[in-house]
Amino acid sequence: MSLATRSCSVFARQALLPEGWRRNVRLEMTDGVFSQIRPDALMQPGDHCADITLPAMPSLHSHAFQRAMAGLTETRQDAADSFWTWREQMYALALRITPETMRAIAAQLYVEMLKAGFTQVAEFHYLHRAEDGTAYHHPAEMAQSVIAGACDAGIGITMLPTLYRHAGFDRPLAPEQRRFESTPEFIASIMSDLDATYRKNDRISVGVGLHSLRAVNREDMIEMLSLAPADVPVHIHIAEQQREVSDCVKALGRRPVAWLLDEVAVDQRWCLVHATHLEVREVRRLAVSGGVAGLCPVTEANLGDGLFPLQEFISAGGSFGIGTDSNVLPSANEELRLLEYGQRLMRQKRCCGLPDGEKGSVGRFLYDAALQGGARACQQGAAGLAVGQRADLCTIDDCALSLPDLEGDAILDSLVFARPAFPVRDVLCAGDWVIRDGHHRHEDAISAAFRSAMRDLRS
Ligand code: NGQ
Ligand code: ZN
Repeated sequence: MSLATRSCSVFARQALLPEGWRRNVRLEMTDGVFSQIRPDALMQPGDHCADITLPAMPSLHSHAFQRAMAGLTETRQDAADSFWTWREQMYALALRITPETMRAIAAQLYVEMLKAGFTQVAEFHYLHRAEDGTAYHHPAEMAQSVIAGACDAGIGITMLPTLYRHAGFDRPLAPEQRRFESTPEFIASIMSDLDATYRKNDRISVGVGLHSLRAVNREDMIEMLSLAPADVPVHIHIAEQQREVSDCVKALGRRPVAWLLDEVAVDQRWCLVHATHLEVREVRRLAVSGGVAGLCPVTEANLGDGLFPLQEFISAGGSFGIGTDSNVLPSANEELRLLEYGQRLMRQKRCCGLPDGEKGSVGRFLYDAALQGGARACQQGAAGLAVGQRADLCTIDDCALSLPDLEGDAILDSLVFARPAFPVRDVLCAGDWVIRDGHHRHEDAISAAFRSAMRDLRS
């Protein structure tokens, strides 16, 4: 018995291909990958027609469960409210998530992400254990719940089971962190379990997370890296808060990024999430290492982290991608806009998001760069609309832009700077239309399950 091939085709008046904007582009998809892409083509019967077609963005950093506290941590409880007090609220939430609520929250978030222009998410997952801190019968239970939510929505996921062992530079875990407790062997067993289950699924891949230099010491890091397959992505939170930097200098004698670059071979597999607080030398060293800076401007603003030295980093050839992190507001254009506006406010200049000496569209540079860096961090190979790549894209109507008849890079500038949200009409992920006319076919059921899970959680 032969399996039927799945195929579809899109005809776009304008499409952003790896070589640049092209007109009248016909894209054919077979079994979830692009099989043919032709500019200056004729429309054919059965083509799905679009004014504008863009490659979809990856979110290279997400904690799905934190979607369940979006908007709930904006009340001042103490004059000294900070990242560290927010974290206590996050721990309280983490203690209440069950495998069932995890799936419902993840599915809701991922539908929202698809509508916001993302088709791939890297989940930095460390909620491994049951509420009382004991291991689940299947250690991958919670990771499987997140993946089940991704399957409900139809988004691609890079699952990163994350090693978390200390409360801070060799201090033992606090009771409220008991669900995160893990050893390198424990994480490796989750990874191999997931790999065996999902190896053939083109939307699911597995990498590894190291929570932070606070939560993972050198010895455990080296052991984790030796147990993980040699080619998988490695993500780590780093240098997000000033206090983390000073604690690191006290404990390890060096700043976090400098320490990491000295102690392990950071290369293209690595994603350094946040990397907010860098000295000039760390900026240059990280840029040439090939590691991706995982920038999460919305969450970094929400948590009061600081501003990443974007212009210095991209001028030194550094790669970056964007992550929705705490998922307080999952939005591809909001992340890029805030990234750029943070730089403008800091420097009191305009059009900062381009390497020194270059001219051109900021929207285009940021979109392209985040696409490349995100694809690398999620191990998706080359980014963009190209033959052989997984068939992911989003379509946008001309009338959804801020002005009529925009062409080329002006489209991206309109999307990034002049639209409140990413106005996607249809989204294709691995050859399936997951969003059509702005809707997901299961959105009502997914939203009802989410609302009921949230009521359970808060009762
Ligand atoms: C997290 N989130 O693991 O969810 C962290 C907070 C920590 C961000 N850093 C916890 N944005 O870093 O210790
Ligand atoms: Zn994070």
